[in-house]
This record gives sequence, structure tokens and C-alpha cells, in this order.
Amino acid sequence: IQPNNFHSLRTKYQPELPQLLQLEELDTKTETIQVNAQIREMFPFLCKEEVKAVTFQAANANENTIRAPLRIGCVLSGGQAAGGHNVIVGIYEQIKRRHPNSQLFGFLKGPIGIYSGKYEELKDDTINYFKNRGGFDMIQSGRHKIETEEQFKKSLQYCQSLKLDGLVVIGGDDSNTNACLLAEYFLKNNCQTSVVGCPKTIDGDLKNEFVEVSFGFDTACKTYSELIGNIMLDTVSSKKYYHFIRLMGRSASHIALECALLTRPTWAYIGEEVEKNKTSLIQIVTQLSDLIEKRYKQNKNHGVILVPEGLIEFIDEVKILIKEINTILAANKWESDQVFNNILTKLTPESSKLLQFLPRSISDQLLLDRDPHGNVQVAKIETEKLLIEMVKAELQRRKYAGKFSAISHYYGYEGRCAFPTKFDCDYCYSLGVNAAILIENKFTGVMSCIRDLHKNPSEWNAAGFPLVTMMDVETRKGKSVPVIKKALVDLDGPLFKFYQQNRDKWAFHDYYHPVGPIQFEGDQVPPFLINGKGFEFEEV
Ligand code: FBP
Repeated sequence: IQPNNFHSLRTKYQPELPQLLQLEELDTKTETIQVNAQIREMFPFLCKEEVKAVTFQAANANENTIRAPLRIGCVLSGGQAAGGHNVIVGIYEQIKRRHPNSQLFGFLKGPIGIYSGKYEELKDDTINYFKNRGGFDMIQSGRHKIETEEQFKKSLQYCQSLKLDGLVVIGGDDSNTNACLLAEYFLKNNCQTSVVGCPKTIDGDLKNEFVEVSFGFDTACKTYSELIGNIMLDTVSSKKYYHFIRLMGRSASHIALECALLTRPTWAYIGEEVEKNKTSLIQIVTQLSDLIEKRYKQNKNHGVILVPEGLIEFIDEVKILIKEINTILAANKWESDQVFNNILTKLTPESSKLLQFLPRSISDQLLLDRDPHGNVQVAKIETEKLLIEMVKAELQRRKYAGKFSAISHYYGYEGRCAFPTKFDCDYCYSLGVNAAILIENKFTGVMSCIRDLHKNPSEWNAAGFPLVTMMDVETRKGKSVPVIKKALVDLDGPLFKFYQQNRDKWAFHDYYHPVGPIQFEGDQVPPFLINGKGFEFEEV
């Protein structure tokens, strides 16, 4: 692909590094963290001694320090998220600064590249081309899991034959769970390769007391918000369409909430609230129809409704239906054209009724194969179309006097590979530099964490937090397994509260706020998801 002018401009940008990570010499400071007993048992090698978090502080420069070249492998795992390339660029530039003979190897097409030994050495030309660029095309990604003994063994063999000091796994909750299992396996087998994770996912659900936000979230939300704002301007100009916009984000509604705060739509559903209130599909349709009728009385036949992709799984009766489908599909194998009829005979009467009530296109989407981690592929379920159809039918039933003309949109993949925002460029570069420093200091089974992200990049802090401290135990396929828990929208947190306080006003008075395209220069607003820290909510 020939770089265009914008690309050339962006590649010239040197990401800002926190002052701390610019220092020649760093001392590490460790602090013991408690890990629950069940997790300690599952990771006996990582938890052999006290489990420690690491932070850094300035040390005196020592001219006599002799540094050896570092050899690091990296892998991009799971869905694309803007900024992934900069994590790799950060690792590369850091290890080259430490020693010019250091080497970086990219495992290709995700975790499968590790256990099948498919890799490429990354050099200046590749690194310079992909700097500050969206996509994962430098080494590609994949959703494979390292799960069988053979795959663990092969992963270890390839890391050993490459004499890797470290492996950086750039991924979401499932990929970092896998990284932790790999770190444990390497320790158990006396392999010297450290394993360090980096928090990636546009969904924003890899978030906890150690990780403030996952990278890619900021770019995705700002990309979608630009498009939502454009639609808002269009609809207040023509005043004739309701736009139902489904936003990506598999489970949690962080993206929908962030975009709602940025753009102030007519209405935004938040899946976690729907779950908490046990709102049924019919209730959602009734609420929307009431809203449309009320707006009609104000002479408004237009609007913008945000629908999180994960909404469908939060609706109580659909959640039960999906759970039943998952169990039945796990126990039976049918030809694809027989799945629908066969499954109806095995579902409970309520779920069977619901599956038949849903439009066939939607029920077929619910029956699709699960991804390798067992997730329903909500990206393929057209909830926005389902709502439009059901609202249309309800309004007809009510003999609605107004006009309901609705257009559906799905903003998903277009937000994952945009040119990363300045925030994601700097954040990812710092994550990569920090990962390399953690490896140089021989920490394993830790997540590279950059903190105080609401401040200017120069003031950010860096740390390594043990992955075992982020783990919970869940039952999957009848077995207790360790997993990094997904963070859902906090319904008591400042972001949701702000939306809740303002949404009725926004619903009837069109406070639309088109944000325009991502800006790379000037004042930057970090994602609100960082607990609204440093962000003053402005009453509107
Ligand atoms: P990750 O959690 O791996 O980052 O992926 C998130 C996501 O982008 C979801 O928002 C979306 O539902 C899903 O991936 C789509 O998956 P796929 O790329 O396999 O279609």
C-alpha cells in the first residue's frame, strides 16, 4: 500500500513518553499484593513466593553498566484496536536504545504464530512504516487460544529456540488470561522467557484497579462519535428520519455510554441498566414507541438512538435463551439447515416461544457458531433492525398518527483500525516501552500498566501488575477456570449518573453535539472512561 500524505505526516510524529520512562536508569520498587487462595493454587509457580507489583523510580546513571542485547517476541491477539502498532514500536525503540543489537520478533496471525513458530524479525523499515498507524496488519492478529498441552509445549520450544528474553502478549481479557497461563507454564518448565501482557480492546471492559483503560477504546469512541455527529446534523436538517445506530462492544456498554456523553443522542441504551432492571424486549419497544409518540406531539419525527451491540445479551429472556442454546449446541451436532427445528424441541417452552417470535434473520444469528472463547458473535446480530421492526409494529398497533421512517446503521469494524488518536498513540508507545523495561528487569506474568492517564503524558506513571491479581474463578464448560473479569458499566459511577441525570432533557430537546473528526494537535480530551477523572462535566 502506498502511504498517502496523511500517513506520511503521522509517521513523523514521535509519541510522547512519560518523563519517568525517559530516564536512563530506573530502580524498581516492589509491593506485595494479596491473591485469593483458589488462584494461588491454580498458579503455584507464579505464586510460589509473595506476589509483587512493581513501580519505578529514578536511579543514578552509571556509566559502567554493561548492557546485553535483548531479544523479545510480540503477538497481537484478538480483535483489532487502534494503537497496537505503537506498542510494538515502543518495544522496538526501547530495546534498540538499550542496545543496538537487540532484536524484536513478531509472531504472525495471533497466538497460533507462537505455537506454530511463524514469526518475522521486525526491523527499522517496518517499524517506521507502521508508526502511529491503525490496523494490526504489521503482523496480523487472530483469536486462537493456547490451550492444549501440545500448544503450550510448542510455544515454549519456539520461544526457547529464539532465545527470547520476553514475550509481549497484546490482547484483551481472554488473551491476558492466556498470557498468565503461559507465564506459569514457562516458569514450571524453567524457561527464561518472561511473559508480559498489554491491555488491548476497543470494548473498554479490560479495566480494573490496575488498568485504567484499554487501548483502542478512545479511537473507537471518537471515530463512532464523529459519524454519530454527522448523522445528527443530517437528521436535524431533514427532520424525517429516526436513526438506530448499533455500536460495537461485545458485552459491556462502555462504548455506547462514552459516545452518548460525547454526542448527546435522543436516547442510548445501556445494557447493564437493562439487565439490572430486568427490562424485557417488549418493555424496550414500549419505551421507544412512547418516546417517538411524545416527540411527535412536539412536531419531531426524527431522532438518533444508540444501541450497544451487547444489549441483546442483557435482555433477561434473551439471556436465558442464549444460555439454553449454548448448552444444547455444546451437546449436539446438527447439519446447519436442521439446527433451528431441532433446537426448538429441546428449549424450554418460554425460550422456544421467544425463538419463534423473533424474526428468522435474528434467530438464525443467535444460532451462529460461538467464537473460540465461547462468546456469542453479537457483532453479527442486527439488534438495531430488530428494534426498528418491533417499534414499527407497535406504532401500527397504536394507530400512530405520525410518520416513523427509520434507518439502521452499524458502527463496528470501522472504529477498530482508524488512525489512533494522540492519546492512543502516546499510551500504546508507553505501554510498549514499559513492557520492554519489565522484561529487561525479568518480571514475568505481569501486565504493563500506564497510569494517571487523565494527566499530561509527561506526568504518566508506569507499573507492572501481576496478572494473577486480576483473576477470578469462573465455571466454563463445567470446569473451574481462571479468567480476567470483564468490567461492566458501573451504574453507580459518575459517567452513568451524569447520563441518567441528563437523558430526559436530551430525549426531547435535541441537544445534539457533533464532535467532528479526531484532532491530532491541540487540546486533547482523554477518554471519560478513566473514571471521569480530570474531566469536568458541563451541565447542558
Ligand atoms: P477483543 O475483545 O478481542 O478486543 O474484540 C472485541 C470486538 O471488537 C468486539 O467489540 C466485537 O463484538 C468482536 O470483537 C468482533 O469480533 P470479530 O472481529 O471476530 O468479528
